[in-house]
Amino acid sequence: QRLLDIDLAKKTPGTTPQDLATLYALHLAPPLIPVLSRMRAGTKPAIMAEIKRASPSKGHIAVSTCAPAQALAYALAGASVISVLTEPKWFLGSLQDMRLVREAVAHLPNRPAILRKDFILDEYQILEARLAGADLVLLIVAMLSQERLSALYAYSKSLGMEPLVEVNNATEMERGLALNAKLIGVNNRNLHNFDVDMGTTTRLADMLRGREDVLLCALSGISSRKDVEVYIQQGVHAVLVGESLMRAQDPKGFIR
Ligand code: IGP
Repeated sequence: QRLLDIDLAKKTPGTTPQDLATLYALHLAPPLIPVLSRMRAGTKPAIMAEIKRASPSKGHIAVSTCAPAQALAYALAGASVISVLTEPKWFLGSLQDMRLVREAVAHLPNRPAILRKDFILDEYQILEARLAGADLVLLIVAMLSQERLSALYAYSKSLGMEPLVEVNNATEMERGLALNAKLIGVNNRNLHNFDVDMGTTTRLADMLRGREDVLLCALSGISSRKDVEVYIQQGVHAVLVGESLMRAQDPKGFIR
């Protein structure tokens, strides 16, 4: 099918060398996981376990972590998604971390999906994520105009990747729903002042009542299995945990 796409593209007037380069690159891209159907079928809540060496709010967390070893521990503990920070300056992440993580879990039966966690502003970062093995990308509503958000959303879908759309308040939730996003993450941490309010997810969950088609994820500040249980009660489908898992001796207690 894809080879056919390239042949068709070659014969289509207006196809640029860049279009063809993209198509060829996608031939080399690793296979994707159908994230939404996996998450719907799996046990609730899905755990999205994050590789996060440092952060602007917490400073150094676990700087010398071996990303692929940590990812393997998450996968074996039952994480359904592994989120990898690829932002270098504040989070000390890299795309190379994500590539190594993807390689470390690639051959596991039922491997976890890989999320590129970064500040995505440009289509290029999405293509780069796809080629480095991401199944998902983060799109932060607060950072983007509705026009750019919608373009990046469509581009990500066109490469087969599900965007995780991050919101922090009701207005942003409306904007996410306007896109018809199926995977919405409520960030409990306000990105302007770093305040964490665990009730943010709880309050915004109300806007999704009766929307069985949308999967809700709680992001940030989750520090115990108890927090996870509370969110299950509220109909949250997935929780994303960074710092607490990076500091945990054994991720198993948390994930199961
Ligand atoms: C993880 P925590 O509190 O478990 O370490 O948070 C994750 O939610 C956080 O890393 C995050 C983030 C982001 C990082 C949420 N949205 C956007 C960078 C960019």
